[in-house]
Amino acid sequence: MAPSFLDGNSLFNFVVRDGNGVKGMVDLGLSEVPEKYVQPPKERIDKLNAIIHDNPPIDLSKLDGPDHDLVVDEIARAAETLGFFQVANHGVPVDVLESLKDAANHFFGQPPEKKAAYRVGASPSPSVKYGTSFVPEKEKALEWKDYISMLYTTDAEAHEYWPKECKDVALEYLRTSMKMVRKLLKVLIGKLGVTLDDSNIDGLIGLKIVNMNFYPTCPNPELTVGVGRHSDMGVLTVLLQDGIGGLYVKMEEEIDGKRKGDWVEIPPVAGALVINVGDTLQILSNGRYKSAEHRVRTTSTKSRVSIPIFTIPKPTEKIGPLPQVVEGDGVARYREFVFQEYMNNFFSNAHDGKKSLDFAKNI
Ligand SMILES: O=C(O)CCC(=O)C(=O)O
Repeated sequence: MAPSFLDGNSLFNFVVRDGNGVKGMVDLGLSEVPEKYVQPPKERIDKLNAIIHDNPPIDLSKLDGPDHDLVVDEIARAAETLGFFQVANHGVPVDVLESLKDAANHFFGQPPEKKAAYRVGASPSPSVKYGTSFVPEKEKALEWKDYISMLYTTDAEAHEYWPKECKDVALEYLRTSMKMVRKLLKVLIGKLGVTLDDSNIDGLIGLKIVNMNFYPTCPNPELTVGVGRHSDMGVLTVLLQDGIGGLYVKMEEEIDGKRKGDWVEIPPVAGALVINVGDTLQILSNGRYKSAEHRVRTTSTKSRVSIPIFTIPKPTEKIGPLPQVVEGDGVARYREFVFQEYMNNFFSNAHDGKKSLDFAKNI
């Protein structure tokens, strides 16, 4: 049970408005999750029947070597089917991965007032935001997650405003990951028969957001979700998860004996990073690459951290299916729009699977 003063509105105020987060609530002592966190049965995650997606990470050091074409095919196939894959030899040093997890645990381990200093309205910069759940005001059931979100503009701005507990390592993660993201994007767009120059790529991944997610231990994991079903809005997401596990992806089609609609778990692999396709890449490729629906379960044994980098088009960028791809397909499955409109729509709705893509569908 929630401590008795945390009923109804006072719980919402304590967790969301006052910035105590789920962590602050858990630290008060909970024997069961409050009603506000109980998900409807269809959203709950059945851990017992989890299917593990145990494909080994794709070795990116083989790109530009004798096996280049094989690796390109492997990347494209993963993007066309599940929309998720893991990578090894990605260029982000292992000590950076370890320091990131430590930094996230350090940040969220601080007293609530230190974290609440980055709430909207209190944060020293609009680029840095600490919060909980996704859009708490719009959600029937809240997500069991606190986060800090850091939008990259310049190194100078990041040094000035990002929390000191995480800024150096988050910047290093971003710097080293972006080399890989550019490479992956060139490979994936190249497989569509299209060549993009560096300035095109700059526009497509002009915004970068580093998030640190913290999922506190939960007394009733079977009733809650860490993150509800959603797809990411951008081009590609890079994700570091710790060793706890709990990231699930929905199969878009039948592959390797797994049925369409099954949820498969992307298991933690030491030293690897998870990559997933976002809505923008699905739209650019006219539906060939799959922006995968995913969600996160909670656990009663240990808290979990994950650190995604979302690569997103510049808000002013015009996005639509690439003309060369439409020409080959004979049909444009999505309309053209200015990316700011897509973002506004994405952030004004609670997570609801791949519904975000409806905004771009051609009717
Ligand atoms: O924690 C994870 O593994 C995934 C996080 C996620 O999906 C998100 O932050 O949008």
